Amino acid sequence: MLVLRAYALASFAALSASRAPIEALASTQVDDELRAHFECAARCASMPESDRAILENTWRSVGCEEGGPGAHPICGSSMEQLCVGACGGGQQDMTTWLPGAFGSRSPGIAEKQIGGFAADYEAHHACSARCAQEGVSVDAAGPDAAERALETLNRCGVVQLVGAYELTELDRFQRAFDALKSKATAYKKLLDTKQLHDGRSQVYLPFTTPFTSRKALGVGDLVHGVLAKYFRTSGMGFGIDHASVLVSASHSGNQSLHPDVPYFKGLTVSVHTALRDVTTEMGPTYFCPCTGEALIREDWPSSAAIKMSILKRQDCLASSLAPKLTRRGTITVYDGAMFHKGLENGSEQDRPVLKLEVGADDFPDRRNYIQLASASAKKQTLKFRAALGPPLMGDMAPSSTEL
Ligand SMILES: O=C(O)CCC(=O)C(=O)O
Repeated sequence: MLVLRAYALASFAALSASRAPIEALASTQVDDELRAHFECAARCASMPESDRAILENTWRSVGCEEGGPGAHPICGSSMEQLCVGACGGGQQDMTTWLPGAFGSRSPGIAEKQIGGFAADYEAHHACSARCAQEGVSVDAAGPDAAERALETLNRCGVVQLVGAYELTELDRFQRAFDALKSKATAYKKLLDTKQLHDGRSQVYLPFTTPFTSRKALGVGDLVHGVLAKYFRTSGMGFGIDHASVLVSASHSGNQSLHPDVPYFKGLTVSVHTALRDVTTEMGPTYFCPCTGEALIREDWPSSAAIKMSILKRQDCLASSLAPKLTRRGTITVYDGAMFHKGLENGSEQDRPVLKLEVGADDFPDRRNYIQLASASAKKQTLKFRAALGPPLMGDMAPSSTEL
């Protein structure tokens, strides 16, 4: 079986197909820690059924079968991810727990596999260096904007569509949001100060006009076409997960580096519209381009090893990207599996962003991001999901998504 068993997803081959040519790269050493992480992942990727059964028992014992991904932190994980988390954590004696993959009679890993990882690691450096140096902006009004945006999103994991949200439309959104803010009771019911960290808060949008159209949420035809193609690569439709306005308050701190979903690439995508110009001082979002776990079995051990080392070091392993100026109306689209963080907002101004998250097929329900939200926020979000669900975020006609 080629694909890691998680959510019975289709092949992600095209998502990870765009690799920079290895020969053009500067040499990048695989250190002992990375090598150990790769060894964990490579062993986990080829574990026998007997080990898988042990992991599945653990997974069931915490209520994942009945409760879905929200029931326990391990419930959204594939067995390979559980295995690699335990192995990388170093607290479990893997040789006795999963003897098939780690015991004295296990096949182990070959030098050839380490060589393959070294090449993948170099490719990761080259990929992120290109994204950081060339940037990830695409002029929404420029020629071939949709193709360029999709190519950048696939290659870097993030793209910024400059001018994608028409400014007079954004004024209308802002007026409606200000009106919501003035209704103190309703606003408070939709406010979430718990789920986001380090001085960020969000207000879930109510399912009322003008917020009910996908365009008002940042998904005009250009973004819609890009998202449709991005999810279609893996054979999936997409729909809304939740919509809110996120505020990084003036003087809020540096976030820790995180992915929004601790799973694979291609399951959730964030669509952030800048509601005002974002300067370096206001702490833009900082990305580790080309990160996130690949779903196809051949690519997964390398991407998982890189992810584990990023988590441990709390920094990108290769080049990072933090746009110096993001103009109001720019829409930043990024895969939720990619590592990122909001930087410290050292300015005197809040940094508000219209934050839409979309997910593959039934993934938003399975992920259950809103489980900690207020009753009002849940109710409104479920209305959005019913109206703007898969296969094409409320649209039924595939022709409307052609690029
Ligand atoms: O503040 C940002 O730019 C990113 C926010 C974010 O990623 C989060 O709160 O999860």
